[in-house]
Amino acid sequence: MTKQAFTTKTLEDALVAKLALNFSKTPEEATEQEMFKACALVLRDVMAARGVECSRQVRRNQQKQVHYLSLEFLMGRSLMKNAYNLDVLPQLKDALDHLGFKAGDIFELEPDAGLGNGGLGRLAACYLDSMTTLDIPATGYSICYELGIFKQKIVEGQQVELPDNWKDLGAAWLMPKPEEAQAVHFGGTLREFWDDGHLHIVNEDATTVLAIPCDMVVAGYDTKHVNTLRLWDARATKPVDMSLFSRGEYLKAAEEEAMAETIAKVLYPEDNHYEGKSLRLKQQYFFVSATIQSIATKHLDTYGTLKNFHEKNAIQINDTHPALVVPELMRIFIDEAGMDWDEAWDITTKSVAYTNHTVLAEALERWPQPLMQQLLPRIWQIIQEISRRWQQKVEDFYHDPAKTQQMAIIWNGEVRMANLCIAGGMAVNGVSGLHSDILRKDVFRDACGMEPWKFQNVTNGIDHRRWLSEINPGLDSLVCELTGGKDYLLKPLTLQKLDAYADDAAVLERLAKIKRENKEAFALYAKKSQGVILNPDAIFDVQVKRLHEYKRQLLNVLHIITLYQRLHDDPNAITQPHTFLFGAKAAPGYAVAKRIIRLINSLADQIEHDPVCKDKLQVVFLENYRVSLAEKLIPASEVSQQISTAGKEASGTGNMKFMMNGALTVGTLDGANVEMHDVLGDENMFLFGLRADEVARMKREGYVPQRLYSRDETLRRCLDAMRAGFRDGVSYEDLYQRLLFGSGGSPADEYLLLADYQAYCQAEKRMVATYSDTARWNAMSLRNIARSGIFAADRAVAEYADNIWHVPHR
Ligand code: 26Q
Repeated sequence: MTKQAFTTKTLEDALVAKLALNFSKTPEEATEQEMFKACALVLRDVMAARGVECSRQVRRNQQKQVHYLSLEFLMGRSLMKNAYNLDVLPQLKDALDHLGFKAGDIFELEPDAGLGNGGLGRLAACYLDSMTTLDIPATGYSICYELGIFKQKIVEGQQVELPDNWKDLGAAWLMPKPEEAQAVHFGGTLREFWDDGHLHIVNEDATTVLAIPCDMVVAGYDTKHVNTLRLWDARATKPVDMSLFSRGEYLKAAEEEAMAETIAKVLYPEDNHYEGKSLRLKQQYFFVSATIQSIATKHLDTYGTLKNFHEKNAIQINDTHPALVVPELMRIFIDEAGMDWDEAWDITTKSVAYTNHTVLAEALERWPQPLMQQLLPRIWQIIQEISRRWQQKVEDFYHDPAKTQQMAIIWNGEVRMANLCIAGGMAVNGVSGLHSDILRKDVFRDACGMEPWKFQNVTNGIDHRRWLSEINPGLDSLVCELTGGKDYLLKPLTLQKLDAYADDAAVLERLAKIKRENKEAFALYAKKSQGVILNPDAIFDVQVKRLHEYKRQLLNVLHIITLYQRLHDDPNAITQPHTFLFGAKAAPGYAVAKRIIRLINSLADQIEHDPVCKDKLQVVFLENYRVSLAEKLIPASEVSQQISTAGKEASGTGNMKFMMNGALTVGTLDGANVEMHDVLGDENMFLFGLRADEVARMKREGYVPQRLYSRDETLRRCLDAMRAGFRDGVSYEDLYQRLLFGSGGSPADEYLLLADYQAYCQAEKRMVATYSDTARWNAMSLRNIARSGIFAADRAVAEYADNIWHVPHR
């Protein structure tokens, strides 16, 4: 074990000193907010000091570095996590206690750093932890959004969005580094001239925005290694000064100030959906250009040349959002380092790797040419040249115009960012076995035919130290006791040892007791935070994730309506109390998603007010689902709903978090559920529904949901009830129409809810029947935990390190 940074006493002293230095207060005078900041600053100091040593070593040993670029890092809270990784969590709790504070209250005060939408952003955060724990010199890069993902309130059943001002307290973790600022240029015109026998290109009259790094240091577990998350803040180059500037300069300064103020203002709240907004493109280039300049500057400092750039740097781009790294690297190599095209291209394509996170057509980025051209004239020039050469290569390889069109980077006046990433990178990976197969065989088939070696799979993983050990201390203790100590924290496959206890009644009872206590703790929290009374005797059946039609929250609702109707036909139909919990944010502009939220709330209200349902059936919509709520809910969950239309969910990572905490999955063979099934078998999960190939075939052959509606009496009754609505008088005619006939350009029941409806009801039925066999249920739960080790982020990051980045790790 690495030496602890503090004892309780030295930590206490450090906190007292921090309060005095920063707030001129004693612990007795300090508010909880001030105490939180003192805690953050004390831990930050330790990590920053380690950072100095780490950077020195990386430089001295000329180690290859990883740069993980993502428009989103959904970090959540950091205090408990950092204390945990620094191995001072018990000391911190004691110190706070001695100083007259409640540790739990201080932890609860911390706002989530919600700099992301969902899976893709949380994945980046989990990987940053693993890269650090595996001693990989890595830096994460993103934007220091002033407002993270909106806060969700439910008012009269509907979602209302409020701004998320996280920085008041959250900034305690950030260290601004104005001396490492980078200038990023937009617009203007290009002037070309010959000098020294070389063509030079300069960008004149550009609007300049300063990028200021705000660094968040993160600690790894059981290592002195630390890494940095570099968040770029936007500032104008100089304040607008009327007296000093001529008219033209004044306008330019005003423009720069306006752009600077908006760029880092807010995270786009769309998940799995692309919109061609110019501010979004500005954000992307701002972040990419600042990052690449910062990497290149440091590289030049160390090596004095960029010619070995690819030997010392691997740049991972999280989906296509940072795709402009490809032309930006080319720009730096050619315009600033004076390389010729071929050399610049060789180095670029050996440095960049691209992870794809979606196959949904509406999520693929395609930027309009005029926008690119106007906003980024030099980048547009470079993209044109990349596109021309790539097209030539494709034609020479395939001699097939259809393939040339498929693989084109610029087509129909649009820049296709995925194709740019494929052309400009050394590797393209999907995030689960099934997803990577779909990329190779379908979405990127032609590119894969030409350069098959680029196409890889890295199945996602989660930070098991956070998502098991830290948030579920009861289960952590049991695991440590049964598997021989804390080994599993660095060797997650150690969890397998639990399998040996699947017949051990005493162990299974302890497991059940841990779940029971977590359910009670969550019920307490739900009461306190939202005023809802949860029955801990009920099955906690949970679907939490972004609201999207392909994730099929509506299928879950249809099943609940059916149960409700069955209960009315026969008040004894339900013997086991069943509580359905939902949590989901809808993108503010996604009208259908918002209607589904309202429907869930209408149904919850109906059931709550129906005496027939008392102690039998309950539906709860949990407000403002976020990382810190997931951390409380997942340890208390018994059933994990992972019911996307097969072929649509690239991986899912919530599925892994539930599995690791002993919840059983009701799910389709989609994304990483397939690999969960590989290790669990049919007997340890509740699988149902069409497979990905069957979905594709059904769509090809013409799917008519009305046939199911007329044929299936139960389904018809359920849909009719939804259409009519519930006691609050809101009709859901629109959702009914969308399922049966299609709407807004979408085909009828695009995501095949009706096709999977009966199979889903059967799966839930099997699940409830199994629940009544407590011993069997607990054994299944134990096996889920035992076999979840391969879904640790450490495994995934080690695969990236070995197969894509080619960097050593512990
Ligand atoms: C793009 C352009 C303009 C505005 C927004 C966006 C945008 C933002 C976020 C597009 C997509 C996202 C997020 C996608 C996402 O979270 N995908 C999920 O990634 C997870 C990690 O790999 C997978 O587990 C999920 O299956 C996948 O849906």
